[in-house]
Amino acid sequence: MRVVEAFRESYGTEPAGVWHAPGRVNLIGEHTDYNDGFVLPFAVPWGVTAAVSPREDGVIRLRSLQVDEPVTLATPDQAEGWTRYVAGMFWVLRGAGHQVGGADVVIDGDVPQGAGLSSSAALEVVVGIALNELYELGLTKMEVALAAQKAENDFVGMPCGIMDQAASALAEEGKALFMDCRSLSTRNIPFDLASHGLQLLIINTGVRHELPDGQYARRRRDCENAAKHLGLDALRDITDLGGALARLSGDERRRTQHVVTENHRVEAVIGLLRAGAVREIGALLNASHLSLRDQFEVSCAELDVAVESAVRGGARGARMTGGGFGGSAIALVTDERVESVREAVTRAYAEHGWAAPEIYPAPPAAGARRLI
Ligand code: GAF
Repeated sequence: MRVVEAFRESYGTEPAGVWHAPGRVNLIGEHTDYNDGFVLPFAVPWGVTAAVSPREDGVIRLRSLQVDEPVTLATPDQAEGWTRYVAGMFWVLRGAGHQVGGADVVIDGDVPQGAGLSSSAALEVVVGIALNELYELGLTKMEVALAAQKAENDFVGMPCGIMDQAASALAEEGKALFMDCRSLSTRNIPFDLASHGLQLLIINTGVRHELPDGQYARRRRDCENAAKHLGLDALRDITDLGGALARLSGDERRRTQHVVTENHRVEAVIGLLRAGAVREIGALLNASHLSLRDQFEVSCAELDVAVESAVRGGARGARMTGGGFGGSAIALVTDERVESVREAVTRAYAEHGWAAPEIYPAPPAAGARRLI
């Protein structure tokens, strides 16, 4: 294994262990996690693998096979760039009172870059499960995911919800992870595409629009303000959508409309999956995209064209996935339509003068685990 050879070469010893944590795509339930709502992501077959040994002196030595320069951090707050996701885990766990020393770490990642498939959550979670075992912290996978979210919120400074870290930590092969983001209860729902003659294609737009004023944080604030105006803890608590919308206006009204209907779409998708009606979830994926485009306003031209052309090419349904403003769309496609969808999307991109997007199937993969 590459990561073990690199560990030997870098530190002159064998690693104490090797762990892997995957990236994710979200099937449905977008921008609902920080509204105490429902999500249904699954793990992708790409992620981050880490060879790790503990150190008694508290120092963190890091090497990534994707980055040239090795890094030594005497303390987590010396971290910059990608190393913040690693150092943040030490910072959170130590801050929670756990006895966590240092570590020698080699990282190897294969999550497609810029695809919005949560490579940062995978990096946090792989470090979390390694430290949990090496320092015998006794944390559950959900507790590791929560520590990873805290590292991202409070150390890196991105106010994300719990979805990406929970998906990476708790997903199972061939299943989607249903999660109630208020109670943190989870259920793995069978999501067997192959036996239904289906594929879930990722369409990586390859773009990431720079957002000057933190659009993600703004959406989150809109939702929190809307809940406050309604006297509720979270938008999750709305039972009368019409009544709620009548009391709101502008952005808060639109965001609320999305979050409430998206929670119901997650429940509807679960019902269809349970009934074995996998092909029928397509219509809900389409509805989710329109809601994210028009009500939540987090799509962009490249995502809209990917979704529209995939559906024109014969996809059962398609939508943007993840935070938005770039990254990837997903399309649910029968085996016999895969080529026509691929052609339709590639042609539409060419017509716009954009570089062809990468398009590849993403079978639901296993969550974080020890490899060696
Ligand atoms: C990003 C965040 F990290 C998640 O927590 C979630 O809010 C998602 O955007 C939108 O559903 O991936």
